[in-house]
Amino acid sequence: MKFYMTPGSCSTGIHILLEEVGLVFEAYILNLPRGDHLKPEYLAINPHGTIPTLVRDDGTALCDFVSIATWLAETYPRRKLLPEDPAGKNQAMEVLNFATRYIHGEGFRRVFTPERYAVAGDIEATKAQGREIVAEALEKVSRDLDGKSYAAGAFSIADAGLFYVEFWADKIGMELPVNCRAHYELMKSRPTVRQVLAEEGYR
Ligand SMILES: N[C@@H](CCC(=O)N[C@@H](CS)C(=O)NCC(=O)O)C(=O)O
Repeated sequence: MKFYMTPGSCSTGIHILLEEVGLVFEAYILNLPRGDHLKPEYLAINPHGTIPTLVRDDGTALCDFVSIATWLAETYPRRKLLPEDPAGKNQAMEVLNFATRYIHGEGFRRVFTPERYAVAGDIEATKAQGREIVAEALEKVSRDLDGKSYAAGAFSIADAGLFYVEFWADKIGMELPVNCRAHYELMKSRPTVRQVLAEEGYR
């Protein structure tokens, strides 16, 4: 399989899941500031021009965090990346979607690429709005994590999604709410997470 990624980006969550499953893959690193993701050869693989992308052994590509994570969980069920009971599975999918689509898609995209959203060119106000969305959303996640170690009981694909938004919040100096901080530290104690962070250049 071919895995298209950028160190320290949302693809880090998929990188963790690939290691959790123990898959052998070729990693292709894209430099986003240089615009590698917008080059015709990459757009031919992923027309959205985003990472992560996973090209499977049959040559077909999955071009979205949630679809890659769900495919991994369903294709390698023995790794138990999703709870088997319907209620647990729903809970995991809810957290995963909230982290990727809302905290990342609505919050961090405003922080990292405010020019895409800024009304009347007000970049700083857009960034501040993004931070506010992230902060409020993480407060909600923290409340939902109360009494739990992982988002849906045992480790699941939801935790990989939650991890990368916690990682970003930490990197931009936001204080993580108490249960998110505990979840973040727990994730960092997993051997796969330590390995991935080291491989991606983080200590
Ligand atoms: N819907 C996509 C979005 C992923 C995404 O926004 N990735 C960022 C990096 S963390 C990206 O590729 N940004 C480049 C761009 O949007 O131009 C997914 O969930 O995989």
